[in-house]
Amino acid sequence: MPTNLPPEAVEAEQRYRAARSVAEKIACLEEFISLIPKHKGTDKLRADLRRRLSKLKAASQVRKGVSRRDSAFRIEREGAGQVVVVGPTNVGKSALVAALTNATPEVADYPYTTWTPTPGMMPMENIQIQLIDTPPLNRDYVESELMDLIRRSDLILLVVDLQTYPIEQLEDTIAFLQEHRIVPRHLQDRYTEQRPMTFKPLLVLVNKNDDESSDEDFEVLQELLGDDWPLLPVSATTGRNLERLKQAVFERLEIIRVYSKPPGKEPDLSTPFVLKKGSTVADFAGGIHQDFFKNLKSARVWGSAVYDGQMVGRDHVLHDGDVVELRI
Ligand SMILES: Nc1nc2c(ncn2[C@@H]2O[C@H](COP(=O)(O)OP(=O)(O)OP(=O)(O)O)[C@@H](O)[C@H]2O)c(=O)[nH]1
Ligand SMILES: [Mg+2]
Repeated sequence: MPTNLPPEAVEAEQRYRAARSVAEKIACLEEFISLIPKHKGTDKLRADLRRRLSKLKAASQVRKGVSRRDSAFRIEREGAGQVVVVGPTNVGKSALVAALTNATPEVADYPYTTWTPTPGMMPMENIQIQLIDTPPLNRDYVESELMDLIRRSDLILLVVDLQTYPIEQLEDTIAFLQEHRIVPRHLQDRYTEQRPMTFKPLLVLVNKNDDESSDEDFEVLQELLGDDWPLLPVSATTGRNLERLKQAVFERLEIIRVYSKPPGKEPDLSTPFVLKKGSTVADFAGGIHQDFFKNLKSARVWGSAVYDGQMVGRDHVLHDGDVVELRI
């Protein structure tokens, strides 16, 4: 913010920041813009604020015409898991979703670019995982539907910016999520609050680790944070570690891929069935058809069985990559 704004404008800005509803924000922002003196030194500020105003207006129209059920925040699940990409503004959430999926959310160097969530599909070997780019988490304007979207997801990717106070960003975001009853699952044991909480698997992506020159910064960060956080250094810009990121997402979703083999034929290894880790032969059969579940007598399994094609019972626990022939 330039320091040479007249006091009326400063006050209007404070009112804008304190405003709670979108309508109030729009009114206060319009007033604030009208009180900024027009000269070269304020060109960028006025342009930024006008952009923010038009986004607020667009968001308010979207909200008016659309019922809660059809809201942009209700995103149908697709693929093997629903993963939300969350964090403070400008850390590169949209850039990561653009780099990893078929979606093309807007990426820009000014804050508060993203206003609505955008889903995209991320290919991981032979499956697709849904990633959702989200608006920044912001105490000035808490979007309750965004918090619901995070609660419904299977995994949270919390993005911080290695080049801009990553520790504060991480701690603030975790505190913010906790205020909204969302807690990283690996810290579940430490929470003694009485309120019901939602525990979610969470991975921290330390973005903008573009090349070796920033590795030392990442190592320092890792040392300062200790073992409390699963951290993965990545770069949306140079693509660094994006393959590791896909693997890490797959592992944290706790899913397995199982292939069906019709008797006497080869299995189709390009189209796996996706199941939760710990699923049994009976779960697999039920996923194909209810009748299979009821009538299943035994199965032959290649992979996790002691030997290839071993006959197993309904309760045999399957593993990632198993091939199963159901016997009915
Ligand atoms: N050097 C570098 N810059 C990046 C990287 N990822 C994103 N950026 C830049 O960071 C800025 C913000 O990127 P966005 O993807 O729009 O950030 P965001 O988190 O979606 O921001 P909001 O939508 O405002 O919450 C842009 O200028 C990007 O080009 C990265 O890996 N390395
Ligand atoms: Mg964005």
